[in-house]
Amino acid sequence: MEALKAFDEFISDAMASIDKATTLDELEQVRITFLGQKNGRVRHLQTLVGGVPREEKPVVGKRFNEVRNQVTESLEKKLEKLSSSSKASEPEFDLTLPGVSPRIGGLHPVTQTISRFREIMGRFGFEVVEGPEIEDDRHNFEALNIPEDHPARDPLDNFYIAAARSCSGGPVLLRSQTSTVQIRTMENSKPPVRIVSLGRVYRPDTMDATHSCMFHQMEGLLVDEHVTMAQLKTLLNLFARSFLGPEVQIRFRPSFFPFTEPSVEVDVKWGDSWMEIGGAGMVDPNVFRAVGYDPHKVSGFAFGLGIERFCMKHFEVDDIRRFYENDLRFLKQFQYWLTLRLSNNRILTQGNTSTVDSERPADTTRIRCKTPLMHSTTNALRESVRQIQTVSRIQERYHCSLSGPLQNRHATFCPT
Ligand code: FA5
Repeated sequence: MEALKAFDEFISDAMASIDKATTLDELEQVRITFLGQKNGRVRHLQTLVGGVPREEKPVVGKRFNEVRNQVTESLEKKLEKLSSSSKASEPEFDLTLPGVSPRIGGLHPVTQTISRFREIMGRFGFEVVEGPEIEDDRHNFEALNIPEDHPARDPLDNFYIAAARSCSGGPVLLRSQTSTVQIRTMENSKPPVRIVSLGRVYRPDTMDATHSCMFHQMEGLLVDEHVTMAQLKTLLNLFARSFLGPEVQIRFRPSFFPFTEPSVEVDVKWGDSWMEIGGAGMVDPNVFRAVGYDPHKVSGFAFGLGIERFCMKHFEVDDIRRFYENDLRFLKQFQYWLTLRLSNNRILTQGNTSTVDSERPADTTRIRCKTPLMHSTTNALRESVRQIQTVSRIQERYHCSLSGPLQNRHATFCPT
């Protein structure tokens, strides 16, 4: 039979060539000649198999597979042999060469901001809870006292998911605010409530320096007996000071939200103007009724802050779009940072994982680190700063520059 004869020839030629190959390149040539997908001799064998009478096909087909596998195996064995001998002939690893330093990633500035928000609110006794990003209209609107004909439900102002319906048959959308988590929390727990929820929200807003169509909010909710607006104002003031520093100026402006009464907008001073960073107010009695709370027994306040806006102010970023362009030249700036504030004989520090101080120094100077800190945890940061006794030693250690009148002043770390 012509095909079987051709198989025998194929296998003896292939084996001889494999034997003869002495380098990896030669072996690769052999593989291409015999098993190459395009023009390898195996293609001819395949044509022969296709041409044999039907009753002979099982025998010829089986033999074809055996032949091809045998050649493939021999090629692999020879490849292994040649690779190990070529490795052995390579020069030994040179221990004197400098090491390759690994590229270390860093936390995105928005993620860093979220961590610090959690930490600060944790200190105020607020538990962190989560909520879904895909919501139904009960949680995004109805229970928040936003009736069906309210303009906030307009399809032009929300990302509705056309193909989906909620269990109740109502529309489903990407949540436009984290206030949804207020409802979910109160539905599942009895007062008192003291929570924050941080996460993404979505709005078809036109992108500009302070608006994005996806951004993050921190929702806060406190429900108890005799809760007052003064407590809300105090909390937001303390929060802003803890995050942005004691010198920050914030103001409340009367406003309207369907789920709070009275309501305010919260602004922070940005250069010579004010930037809106959030909304807040006393929880509307209709919201309490919607979740089964008695508005005569409990009162509460709620707030929703734009996380990017705080992050922009904190890191002095002038355009929100930079956070989402994935430009490493921009993002790398936030990999490591440590701000040292020098005041008389004291150093007050802020690191990228924690704030070590909260006092207002009389005279402050900021130092930006050019090289990574050795440790990033709070304690390690405290410890490494504690070891630093003078400004010149800080400069030496972190390769940072210091300008201004404090240049050569002695300083000691002052734990608070
Ligand atoms: C709300 O979203 C309310 N849910 C806040 C609230 C919660 C009020 C609880 C009362 C009680 P507003 O639409 O104003 O409110 O958004 C809150 C903050 O999110 C704004 O102040 C702003 O800082 C930020 N923000 C709003 N839209 C954008 C956007 N497109 N891009 C970036 N940040 C935004």
